[in-house]
Order: sequence, then C-alpha cells, then structure tokens
Amino acid sequence: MTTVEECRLLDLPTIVRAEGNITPIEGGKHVPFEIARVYYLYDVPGGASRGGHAHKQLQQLLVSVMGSFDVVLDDGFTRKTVRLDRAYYGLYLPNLIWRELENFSSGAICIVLASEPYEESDYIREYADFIQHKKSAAEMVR
Ligand code: T46
Repeated sequence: MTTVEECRLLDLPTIVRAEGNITPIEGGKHVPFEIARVYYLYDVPGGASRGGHAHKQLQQLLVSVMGSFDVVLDDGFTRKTVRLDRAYYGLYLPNLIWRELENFSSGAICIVLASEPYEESDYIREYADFIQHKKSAAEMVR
C-alpha cells in the first residue's frame, strides 16, 4: 500500500559552473527505477491543471526544470501538496498515488521520468475507482 509519505523529494546532482549548471539523472542510480520513458509538460495555460489520475504500476520522477507548479498528492487517506520550483529537486511518485498538478507559473516546464512506456490501461482516471484499487491493495497485504 503506497502512501504520500513515500512521495519524497530527491536531491539531484548539480554540476555548477560559472557558465551554467548541469543536472544529470541516471536510471537506477539517481532515481529508484530504470527509466523507460521521458516526457515533458510545457505551454501550460494559466489556470490549467494536469494529472487528475493515478497509475496502477507506473513510478515517476517529476522535475520542474523551469518555473514552478504544485503537485497535490493523495493516497486515499492523506492529501499533501508539494511545490516544485528547482531543477535539482525531483519528486518521486510510487504507483497508486492520485496526483493533480496546478498553479503553473508562466513558462513552467515539468520533465517526467517514467518507469514504463505509455500504456493507457495503467491509468485510473476516476477517483472512485482509485479508492477501490487502494482498498483491494490493502486487503492483499492483510
Ligand atoms: C502525471 C503528469 C505529470 C501519450 O500518448 N503518451 C504519453 O507518454 C503521455 C504521458 C500521454 N499521452 C497522451 C495520452 C492522453 O491522450 O497524452 C494525453 C494526455 O496524457 P495524460 O492524461 O497522461 O496527461 P497529464 O499531463 O494529465 O498527466 C501526465 C502523466 O500521465 C501523469 O502521470 O503525473 O503528466
């Protein structure tokens, strides 16, 4: 049973130079999974929100490489909001966490590293279904 407590901010490496910085991310080393997919959210209009779903298996690392936004996390019991506004912090999300991304600043860019290729059947897009999945997962560990 995954919880919002497991959604943690990871310190990413930074190589700082007078001419600009680099943050490298390696699968299995800087993130706790092998990276199967990378995608990014950009040109998000003011007031828009993204997410509004959970994933059955997918693990992710979210990084705000430009600007800022809030990630609202929900494990069916507890809700927590994490603001991402630094390119050297990554928010690790295990599977079965409901998430909503909101309050994007103008020009914000969110890079997502994902543990699996895109698969629509991995999505849980209805909150009631998500709660049902959490109950089933809890019963399996009992
Ligand atoms: C999350 C936030 C941060 C694809 O065809 N391939 C892909 O790899 C992705 C991510 C999306 N799509 C298609 C599927 C949908 O028709 O793009 C459309 C929107 O996708 P989605 O509902 O995933 O978009 P977001 O921005 O609401 O959510 C995504 C992640 O899926 C989600 O897990 O945390 O970015």
